[in-house]
Amino acid sequence: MSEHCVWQNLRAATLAPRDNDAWGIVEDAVIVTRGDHIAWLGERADLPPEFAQADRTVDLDGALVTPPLIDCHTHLVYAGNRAHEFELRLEGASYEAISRAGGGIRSTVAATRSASEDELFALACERARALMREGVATLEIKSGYGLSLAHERRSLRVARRVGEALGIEVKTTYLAAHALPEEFAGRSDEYVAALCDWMRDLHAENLIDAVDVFCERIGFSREQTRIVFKHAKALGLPVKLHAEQLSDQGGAALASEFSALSCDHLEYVGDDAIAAMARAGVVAVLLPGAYYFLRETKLPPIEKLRASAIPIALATDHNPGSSPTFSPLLMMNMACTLFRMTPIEAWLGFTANAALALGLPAERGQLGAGSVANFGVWSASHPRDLVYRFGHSPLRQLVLNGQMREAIEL
Ligand code: DI6
Ligand code: FE
Repeated sequence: MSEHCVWQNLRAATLAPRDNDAWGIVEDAVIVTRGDHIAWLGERADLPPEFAQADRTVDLDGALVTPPLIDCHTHLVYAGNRAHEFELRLEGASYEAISRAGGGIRSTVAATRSASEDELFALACERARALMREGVATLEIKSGYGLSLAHERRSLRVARRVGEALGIEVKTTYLAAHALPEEFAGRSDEYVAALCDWMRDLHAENLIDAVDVFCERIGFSREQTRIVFKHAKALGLPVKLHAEQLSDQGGAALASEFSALSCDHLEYVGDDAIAAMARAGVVAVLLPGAYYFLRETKLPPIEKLRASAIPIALATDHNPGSSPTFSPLLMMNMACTLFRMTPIEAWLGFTANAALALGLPAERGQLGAGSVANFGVWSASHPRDLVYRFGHSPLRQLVLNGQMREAIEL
């Protein structure tokens, strides 16, 4: 019989709109969990008698309780670091110039190929735990630093192992189309054909949940992206795209043709592509960490995305080159401070809309009866406090599948 637990002395922000309150605040709330699901959530005064008898009662001492965060865009599996490139860029080198000179992604590919699978697993777990210490319970992990069948397989296997080891939900994304490996220098079309073959093999091993491409001058062309997407769709795999990050390559419009789950970055997306995204139900994933760290100056078109009713998600885009951050809370603050999003938009960006970007139901970003018993327990009085402050995580505990884990022990 699964354990019946009553969680009390808390304020709940369910993010399920309630009485015109988009935050879904429930004062003096009680959450009743049965095993790994929420059986009841509401005001203490309304607690039905049949739920009052508990195997265990937990007093949360006036904490704020929210849905867990969903980080829908990360590149957690890699070795090495790129701090020296940070210095080069501060001395005036551009991200693109470093990449064209053979640095950038390729330098991380070399370090990743040299590491063992267990070293990659240990590094990725450490990074995932850092995200969990800010309330993340679901995350997407891309491949993309292996760029060969064997090394892409290792990266995707490590991503699966991270979810199993840490008890969190991991969605994997195949991003072999991240950069051209040395061994295919000057032969990008042949590399695209090869990675499409590998996609079939890795999908047969149940390692891929979605397929992504870096569609950019220093990545892959619109037509190469189309080839990769056609192979993905033939295998029944959903697609998503690094689109219009540094220039407009027509990627978002193409991704909309394939009903992509999301287009990510979007600083340079044009009006026609926004209309195409809206028609196709594509989620816009904005990545303020990369915008900030690369000192980009072109803002993503927030107002036009809002006007088109396109769901806006946010993510850390954790990677060693353009966004070496483990802080979803800082990303929420940057989304407001740099992109002029609102705090509720920022929270929806890391919950319901991030779920949509992973092909999950929006309800995964809300708390209520029937939800999985995952929630963040914070020393704060309102979710907007967590967006307002930056550089600090007031997470006390993360409850996963009904089991409480102290933030400092994650
Ligand atoms: N866009 C990015 O910002 C990252 N990947 C991508 O396609 C950068 C990855 C790296 O520099 O290692
Ligand atoms: Fe990325």
